[in-house]
Amino acid sequence: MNNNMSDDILQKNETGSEDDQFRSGYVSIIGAPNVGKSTLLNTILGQKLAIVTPKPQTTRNQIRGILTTDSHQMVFVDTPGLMDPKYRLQSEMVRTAYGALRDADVVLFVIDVAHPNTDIQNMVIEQLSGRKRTKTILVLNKVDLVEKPKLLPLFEEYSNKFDFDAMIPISALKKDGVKELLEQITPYLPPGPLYFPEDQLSDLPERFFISETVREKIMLITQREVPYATAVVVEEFEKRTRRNTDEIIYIRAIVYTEKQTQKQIIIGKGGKQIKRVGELARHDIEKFLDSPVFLELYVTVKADWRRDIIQLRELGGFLDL
Ligand SMILES: Nc1nc2c(ncn2[C@@H]2O[C@H](COP(=O)(O)OP(=O)(O)OP(=O)(O)O)[C@@H](O)[C@H]2O)c(=O)[nH]1
Ligand SMILES: [Mg+2]
Repeated sequence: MNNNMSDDILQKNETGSEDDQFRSGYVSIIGAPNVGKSTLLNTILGQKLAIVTPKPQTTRNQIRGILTTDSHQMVFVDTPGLMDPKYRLQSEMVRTAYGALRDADVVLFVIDVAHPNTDIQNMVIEQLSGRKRTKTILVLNKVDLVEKPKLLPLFEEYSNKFDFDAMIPISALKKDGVKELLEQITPYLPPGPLYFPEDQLSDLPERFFISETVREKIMLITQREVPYATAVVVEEFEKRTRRNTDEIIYIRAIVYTEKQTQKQIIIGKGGKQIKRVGELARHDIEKFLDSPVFLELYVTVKADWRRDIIQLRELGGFLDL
């Protein structure tokens, strides 16, 4: 398990039979891009932790969200969508996603029933085949987009491909079937300690969620290559109290692009686009931090950062490279 949590391990229910023992474990969410992994994480936690866009390859890092009840603690790990990587950022994303299988007690393999991607699914199933001891649940997402009779043959099709421990149809967006999914996961967790304090929602720093929020807004309002060539780093995060005003959080973030033309697109005519990004992001960040925020955004060019390992570490948040 993660080394940075060893100090936080708190023992709970040290005695008692296996049935009434506290259960805890890691639940990794994997699958092709755009199938709804991050939406599922957010629905499970009842809070927006991971950014979501209609574009594939939105998530670039492992995003851990913690769900604690009286009887168990589940540490969900959202991951980047699996793909055939074409450049370094993508291969790091794939490595990051498969890395989440390593520590998993339960794997949720998410598919989009409306747009199944057979090539990627077969690739994932091949990886899963080497890990038969981990409980693996097939999550058939986006059932709101297909008629019920079309779902039935899918159960047979997938049970022929892999010996899944369970197959659960859900709509992460409409919050259908998610309760049943959680009920299915619970008995698969091993008896274990509370890894994180009960009220902790994630182990990622606030700065990460802020930079992701800005990136989400850029991904939503730009097209083609621009969303993929963008990275965001929070440079300053400071609580300030001004005379006669309430406390405000001052945030300065740098938006990196690969080319001058991309920078111009993000800034827009007369700074219109970046202003819009700032307004949308500030709204979400204020909600997340529950405080007024002053958000300053700068756009700058770092040529080819997606292919450069040093810059990836700096901009992509792949701190464990
Ligand atoms: N109709 C419908 N749309 C969904 C559902 N779940 C997710 N979506 C949509 O699918 C799109 C992708 O969702 P994400 O949660 O970002 O998907 P992801 O698997 O995390 O994607 P990557 O991070 O790119 O790998 C978004 O537009 C979501 O609103 C669902 O149950 N039903
Ligand atoms: Mg995602």
